[in-house]
Amino acid sequence: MDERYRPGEIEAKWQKFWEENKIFKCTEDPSKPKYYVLDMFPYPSGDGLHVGHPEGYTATDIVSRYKRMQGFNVLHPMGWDAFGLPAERHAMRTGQHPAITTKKNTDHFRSQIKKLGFSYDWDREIDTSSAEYYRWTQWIFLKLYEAGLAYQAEVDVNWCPAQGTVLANEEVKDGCYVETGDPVEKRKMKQWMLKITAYAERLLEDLDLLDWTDGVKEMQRNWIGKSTGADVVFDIHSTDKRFTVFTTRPDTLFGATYCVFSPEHPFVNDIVSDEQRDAVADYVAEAAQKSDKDRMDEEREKTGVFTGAYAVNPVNGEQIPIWVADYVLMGYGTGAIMAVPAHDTRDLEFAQKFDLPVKLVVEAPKSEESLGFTGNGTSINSGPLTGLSTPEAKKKIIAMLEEQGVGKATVNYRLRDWLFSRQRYWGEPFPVIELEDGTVKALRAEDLPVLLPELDEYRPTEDGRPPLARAEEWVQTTDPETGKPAKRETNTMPQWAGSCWYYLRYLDPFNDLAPYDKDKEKYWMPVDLYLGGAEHAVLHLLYARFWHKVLFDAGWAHTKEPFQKLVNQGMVLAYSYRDERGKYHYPHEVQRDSDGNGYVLKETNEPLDVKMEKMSKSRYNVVNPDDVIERYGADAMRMYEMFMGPLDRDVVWTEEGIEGVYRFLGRVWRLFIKNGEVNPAIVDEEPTEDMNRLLHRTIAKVTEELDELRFNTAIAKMMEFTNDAYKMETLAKTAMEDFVKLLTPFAPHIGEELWQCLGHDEILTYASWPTYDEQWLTESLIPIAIQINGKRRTEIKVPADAEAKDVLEIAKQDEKVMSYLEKGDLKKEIYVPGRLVNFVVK
Ligand code: ANZ
Repeated sequence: MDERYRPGEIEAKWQKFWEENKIFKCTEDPSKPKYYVLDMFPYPSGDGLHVGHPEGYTATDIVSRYKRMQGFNVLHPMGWDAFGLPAERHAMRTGQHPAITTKKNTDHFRSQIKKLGFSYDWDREIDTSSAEYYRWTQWIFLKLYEAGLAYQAEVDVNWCPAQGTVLANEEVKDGCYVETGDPVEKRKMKQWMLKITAYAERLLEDLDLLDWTDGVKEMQRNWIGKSTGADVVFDIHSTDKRFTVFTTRPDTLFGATYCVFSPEHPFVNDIVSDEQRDAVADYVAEAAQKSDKDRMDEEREKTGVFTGAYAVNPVNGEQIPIWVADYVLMGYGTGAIMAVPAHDTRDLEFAQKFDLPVKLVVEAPKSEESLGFTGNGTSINSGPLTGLSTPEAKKKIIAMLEEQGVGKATVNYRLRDWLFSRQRYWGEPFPVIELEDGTVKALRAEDLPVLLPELDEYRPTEDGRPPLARAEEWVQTTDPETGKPAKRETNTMPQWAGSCWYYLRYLDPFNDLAPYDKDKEKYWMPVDLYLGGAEHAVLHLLYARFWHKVLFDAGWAHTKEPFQKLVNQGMVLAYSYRDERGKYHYPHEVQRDSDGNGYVLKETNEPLDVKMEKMSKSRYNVVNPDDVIERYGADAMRMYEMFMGPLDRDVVWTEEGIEGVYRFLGRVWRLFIKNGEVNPAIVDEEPTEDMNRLLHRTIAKVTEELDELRFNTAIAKMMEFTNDAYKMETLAKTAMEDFVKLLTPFAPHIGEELWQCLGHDEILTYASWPTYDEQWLTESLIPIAIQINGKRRTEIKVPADAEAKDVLEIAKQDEKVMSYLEKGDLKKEIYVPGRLVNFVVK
């Protein structure tokens, strides 16, 4: 046994042992309860891991190890979300095939991750860019297609000329691609769409089944964006045309003073008057340049133009002007609105700018101004609605409209169908072909996989077709069913596709007859704990939930939802140091200033601006896990990842912090090992009372904290144990063994090593989690002297933390005290905390 704590040796030894003996391999075992712990799998970027990645992986590993010791059959897999743009861009620059870059990167990621001693079942590793995997992604696309949920449409897309591809709405911000800042423009293109809107209501409702934070559920709800309201039909004056608006406030119909069409509304051209034709045409052309995001920006000054046409309000026959304005979007509701400036902020701004009438129709509750009031109040100036509360008025007007056939109650969702094509090379080819007559035909399951062809040029073609169009031989194919000539689709699926179902492939990663075995799905699903970054709180989770529901409907999943519990970890930040010119400096170039308050550049003594920031190369503050492991070991790194703060918060990496945890592990080592032997204070004896109290409280607390994923406080408790154990003369071996069990999910290498040093042949991984005995959890009792009229008469024992009123109550229950109290009236009671009680009896 080594005198000193040498993580390097211990860790290499145990990692080798675990791997060679496949200690973490798992199979379905009906005799045990299952527990499925999933990490959001990484995109294997060329930069490798930084210390932020393993934060989540450490947390899930601790849970996995803890659950194994509690007797669960734990599934804990890892793999690679390996399709993606960076590998393709790298290929464009270097000519190296993305598969090669991807393999290099995954090898690097794997070796980095393995050094942390995570208990993954590596036999289940998957790679979404391998044909064995994407064959089944294509298969699921066929399921979507069969269910009528995949269709092609000419749609307005975000076209990024620099990348030569279409982007999803969520990939575009302020008219630019969020990843690169390249400008994005609108174009009409024929694209594959997935009908996620058909699942909007279920995606919303089933959130109630989930053990997710309210914050994430709310983000999903907002994204789906359900609005309840009504469609109202307006005639266009002196034509036979009518149009429908969607409103959430049908009760304000009497206050509609104009209508607005979105510039893309198909009626605009037909209704515009001759005088207004040019102005409207100019306005429509201008609006086409703007993104929906910009158009919805509340801060922007409203613009618009009158069409020259009038609408007829169905409830009072009033003629109101129809305008065109870009604050009304074609993609939402019906693309036309009735404007009620008195009670809608945007309409009011617009009406004020263009001098349109404003009519109050809702009276605000007392003390509030009715103009601009958007809440619930009482209807006024509204014919039969006058006097009704907003909810009553909504009901009544909807009934009236329905009766007259000019409206109905409706529900609208903000959620749009999912644009599912990308003009990229490094993605899943679509399993569809186009026949010579132009019909699009899905392939059959037995025709899969459609392999990605090799290319030596990854750019789009000169005429703007996707890179796959360069693979001419591949594109020209035949219908495998009929032998007729056909063409392949040259778009590929977006990167989201592979991550929509990877949690299912882990269940049965080598199955080449099906995406996975249904019995395995029944055994393992749902995922019991899913952990990953908050950046995936909306899209990845929504898309995966959607696919899961489609698989559920097709009989391929037995749970409605895939991820029962979801936790988002915070970010790991690090200090960055910047000089007055804005240049960043590495931590080793800086030191504290002479008063110890700030930081200066070592060389020039120049003061530096210190900030906690996201780790990035450009800020010179990236901490590489390989270096940390080299210096302190994987166990210290794991523990520090968890000790920095609560899992769901942003935390800051500091050198002092990791050193502190490393010292703690050294202290643990020396508590067990002295002069190369097991510490002679560790004895085969019953634990002392003090030890029992310390141990059982530690077990209780660590268990409770683990159940709540409060790893930092669990570690603090183990530190306390160590400190207290150092003060004891003897340490019962059984108690020290229990402590090693508590420690081992966090620091598994030192855990196994100490376990072995204590004489065990069996490994610790599957030992049973220690239990605690309630009797040792109660606070220790302390003696309190009891005086009657200032004279000591007896002594009682009370819990050390008992409050005054409880102490007095306990004292009065004492028989001896009672006999004195009976002798007269109790005039006064005095308690000197922790020492004595004095009763004055007269
Ligand atoms: C009349 C009205 C009166 C409205 C009132 C609001 C307040 P949410 O809640 O987001 O669903 N609207 C409808 N379609 C629109 C579109 N395509 N582009 C821009 N705005 C649109 O919002 C629904 C409300 O937003 C609708 O209710 C409509 O304005 C507007 F006192 O109709 B409302």
